[in-house]
Amino acid sequence: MVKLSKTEIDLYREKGFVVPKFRVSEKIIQRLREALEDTLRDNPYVRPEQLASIHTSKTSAEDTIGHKTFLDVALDNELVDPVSSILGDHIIMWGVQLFCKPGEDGMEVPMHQDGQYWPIRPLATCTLWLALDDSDRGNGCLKVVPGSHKNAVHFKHKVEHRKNLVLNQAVKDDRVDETETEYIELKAGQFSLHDVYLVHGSDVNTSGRRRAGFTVRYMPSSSVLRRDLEIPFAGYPVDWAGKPLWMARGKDLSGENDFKLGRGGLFSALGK
Ligand SMILES: O=C(O)CCC(=O)C(=O)O
Repeated sequence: MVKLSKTEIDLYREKGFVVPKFRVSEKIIQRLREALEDTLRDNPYVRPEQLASIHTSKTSAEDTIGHKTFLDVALDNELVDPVSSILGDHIIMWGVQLFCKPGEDGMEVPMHQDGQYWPIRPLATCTLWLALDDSDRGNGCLKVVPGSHKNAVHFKHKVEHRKNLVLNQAVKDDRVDETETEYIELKAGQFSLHDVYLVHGSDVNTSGRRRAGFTVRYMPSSSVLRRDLEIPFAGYPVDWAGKPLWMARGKDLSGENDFKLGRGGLFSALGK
């Protein structure tokens, strides 16, 4: 079992993110890359940075055709073990998204906090961001404002009307010092973990090199995905009412999460 060291856990608590020393196995990266190629081919009308819920088959309003490999990997101990160092032993996996920036016209992700538009209460999530390609400043790697997660504050966001953005919301708040931004450069197979309150985003990619990131969202099972809450539109459809949940480890401590909704079942029909 791969656990984070105490230093890594302390860094996560202090800065809101960490890049663990551990690397995901080549076998998993290969499987994810193959699934990525299938998914890009299956979804020609969806921007590759906006491939949300690709761990489910096309059964929801989110309009993406997913791949079972993404679900299997999101629940694999190689990913869940390090996350359990942060969240503990009772973990729900509730989301998977590919942020795949093509090398020529990869879109910007404005600086934002995720929790603004996630109906999870108490609000808590740890995102695992796994590099499928080398990801650096040149091709628009993830960037973060260290410490911005502290005190669980939601900063003011503004709706952005610029084109070619993955999200239409950007943080605009004097309390956030963007001059302190850190760039998380990763080699393929490395990953970062970040807190739901952390301010983060990424620049455009015109480097000629693709930058694909596979993200998985995990919450402690003491939190509840509240399907009844109204939340702002973030720039692409998210089907909260039908979003499926999986127990990645342990049991549902809240007793209020619904694990039957939205499981779909088309993967076998699709041959995946
Ligand atoms: O991959 C990116 O550039 C942005 C990722 C992101 O916003 C997220 O993981 O919440």
